[in-house]
Amino acid sequence: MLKNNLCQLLNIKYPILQGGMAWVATGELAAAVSNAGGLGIIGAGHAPPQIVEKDIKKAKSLTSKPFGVNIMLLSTYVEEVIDLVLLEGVPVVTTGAGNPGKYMEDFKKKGIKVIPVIASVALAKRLVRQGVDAVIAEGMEGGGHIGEITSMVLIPQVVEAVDVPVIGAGGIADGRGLVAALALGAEGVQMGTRFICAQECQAHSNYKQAVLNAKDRDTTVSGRSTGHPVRVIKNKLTRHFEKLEKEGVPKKELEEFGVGKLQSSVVEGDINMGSIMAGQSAGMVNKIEPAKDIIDQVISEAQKIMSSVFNENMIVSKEKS
Ligand code: TUI
Repeated sequence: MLKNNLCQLLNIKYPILQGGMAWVATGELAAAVSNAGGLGIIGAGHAPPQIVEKDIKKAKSLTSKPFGVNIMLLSTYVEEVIDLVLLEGVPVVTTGAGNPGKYMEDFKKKGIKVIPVIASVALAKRLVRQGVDAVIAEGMEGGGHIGEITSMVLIPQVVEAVDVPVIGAGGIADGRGLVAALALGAEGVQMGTRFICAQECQAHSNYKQAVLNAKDRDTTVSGRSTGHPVRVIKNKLTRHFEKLEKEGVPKKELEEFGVGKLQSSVVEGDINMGSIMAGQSAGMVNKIEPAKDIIDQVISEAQKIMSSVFNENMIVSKEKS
């Protein structure tokens, strides 16, 4: 029932993509999501190509299903990571934090499906003209680097503006979110935060626990003054960063202060002075469970909602007639 154009395009069973979260989305997580019928995505983030290569090889050893790599366009290693992805024949590339236009031709020549994350209608339209296969419209409820518009209003405007499949993201963590995104015209969803708490996710247990503990108002947007706003769980780091911003510390120093902070929370478990990137949906994530259980639950919840809406409509129309 939920197999649609997007599933056909990506050769997957369910229209669920796993966000390519830097340091969090390793080969193990990506393979588990792909094996469960979604599209697992390795997050290249700021990592050097040697680390990304290990993750690609790991994913290939654990699944025969398609998976993707997210290329973070602000990375100093962006060119090397792209060369690696071209060489390894990764079937799908998603991009984040920028405009992938200048790399399009290389990807297309290799038959790689390109799906950028966008946070505005203008960029979506520009990239569709350049030949992207689909777009991920991500609202500012999402974790990590974000734009300014909420999913509720971004998704329908992007759907209206482009003629490729739109994947909704930002604030989606369960079957209700999937149905809502479909109602807004999306053909699928990308979920990041919920998959942080997948059993197969290799993130430090402190990081996972911080997501489990988070309630509705526990995230904030840090770094607006640097031009690279990121949604993170509030902690000592975000309070300190705010203080530096108020003191008028120069942008360059603020940026340098942020370097390596995500790695220290995800890999080393420093949840006081590390950057705990997560979306507002952290308040809806309450359990560590296998990626397969997450996907199965999201799909069965969505199917239940859709059939109950359909049945109630039938009752209403029967009563009317
Ligand atoms: O990329 C993400 N999320 C990320 S990347 C990241 S690592 C990082 N490190 C230092 C500074 C900032 C980030 C952590 N989380 N999500 C995809 C995403 N892309 N969300 C929003 C965008 C986006 C925003 C503006 C894409 C394009 C864009 O416009 C660029 C342009 O040129 O118009």
